[in-house]
Amino acid sequence: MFDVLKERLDGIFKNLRGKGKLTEEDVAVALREVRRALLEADVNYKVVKDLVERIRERAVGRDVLESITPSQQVVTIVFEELRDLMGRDVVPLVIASRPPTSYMMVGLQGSGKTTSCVKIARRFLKGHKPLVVACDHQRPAAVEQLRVLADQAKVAFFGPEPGEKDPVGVARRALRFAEDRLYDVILFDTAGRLHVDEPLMEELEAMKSLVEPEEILLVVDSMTGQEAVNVASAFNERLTLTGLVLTKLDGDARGGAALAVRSVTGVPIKMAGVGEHLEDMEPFDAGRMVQRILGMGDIQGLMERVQLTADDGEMEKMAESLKKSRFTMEDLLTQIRQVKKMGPLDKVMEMLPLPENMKQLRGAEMDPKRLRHVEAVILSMTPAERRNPEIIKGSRRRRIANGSGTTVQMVNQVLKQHGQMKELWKRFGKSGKKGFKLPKLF
Ligand SMILES: Nc1nc2c(ncn2[C@@H]2O[C@H](COP(=O)(O)OP(=O)(O)OP(=O)(O)O)[C@@H](O)[C@H]2O)c(=O)[nH]1
Ligand SMILES: [Mg+2]
Repeated sequence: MFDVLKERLDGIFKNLRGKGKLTEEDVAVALREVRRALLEADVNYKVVKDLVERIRERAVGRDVLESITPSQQVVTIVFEELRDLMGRDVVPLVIASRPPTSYMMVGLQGSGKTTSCVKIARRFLKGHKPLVVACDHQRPAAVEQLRVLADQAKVAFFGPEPGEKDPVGVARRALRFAEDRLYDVILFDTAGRLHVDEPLMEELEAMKSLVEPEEILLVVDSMTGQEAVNVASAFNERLTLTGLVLTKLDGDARGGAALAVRSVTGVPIKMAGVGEHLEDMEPFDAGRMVQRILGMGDIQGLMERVQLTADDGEMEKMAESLKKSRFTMEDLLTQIRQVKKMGPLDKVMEMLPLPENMKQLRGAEMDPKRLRHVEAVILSMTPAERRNPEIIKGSRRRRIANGSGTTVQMVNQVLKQHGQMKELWKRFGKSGKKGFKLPKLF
């Protein structure tokens, strides 16, 4: 996501850093380029103008130009302003003080309402009893789609009786159903249209006054650019939105909507959809998002992903072993199993602030088939070999290759990867003081 913008900003900042001491002219040139990069990312013109003006005011101050690290300060200012543009604070979804908590998902056709509905419900499985309700009777397949997704996520589902056409009626029955069975978080999936239109708005308003939801969440497809901002304003006028859900941030979205929609509507972005899988939904954190755009890596996001999937016992054992400053094959094996559980690997890798020469670990090297081979290789080692991979020489390599049904080449690769991981661990071990226990991961 934001790939183009990321690249452009990268270039601009690299240029600045190369300069050492900055003049006002240097800053002006850099900001002109920042401005162009944002416009190319399809950010609303007025939003860009105000943003760049704010950055300029701060960046040409004496404190910055006369400091020892002016370029770093400019980057920091850009970071802070971009973050504040999308909302400085993380705004969590509201939980009713007296259950049930209800959310209405609204938005244009195809924006990701149904998917997001289940993705968000899934996040409530720990500690709550979520229910999703099919109130989209526009498309014949819509009810079925929600039912299937809810099934996959093991979330309870409520839908219309055969032939039942009135979404407000279904919502009413759903509320009673939830009360009877003690569902305490209810998410209503609603119909989308190609354009904001009167019948759609009336239907949503009727549902709103019946359900009295804690949240009316507008689902916004971030691939749609500036158009999304207009849509958001229109929905907000009629329904008074409480939050935005940005979807498809994993796509090649230029990012315009994500950057501008909050500042234009004043509605906080609460959740972010970052992929097709049901676990690809996270609380929106502007600071983290901008860190990703500026190439600072997203340690926090990675930590969360790990915590959601981590097996505590295994991780503890590994942390123990790592404390003794070793990274054994056992650790690599734990890692691989962990990584397999975490889901799409490219996403995990993207969150890591890896040095250039480590980027090769992305993609091919981390594909699931390869991981299975790596696992097989490690399992064919003796305990002594796993603890002490240095002893694995020629004949042992052949034996392991045969035992695992792979090749000596593969065994060599695993040993090499282990070496790299060991390096990574050492590196993060040194930089991991700021409370990030990254060595636990790799
Ligand atoms: N890559 C990616 N795809 C997504 C994301 N969210 C939704 N999608 C996809 O977008 C498509 C439309 O999603 P739906 O949830 O059906 O959208 P909807 O708003 O309910 O659509 P209608 O009910 O037709 O109005 C589906 O193919 C989803 O898999 C996301 O965060 N990332
Ligand atoms: Mg839908």
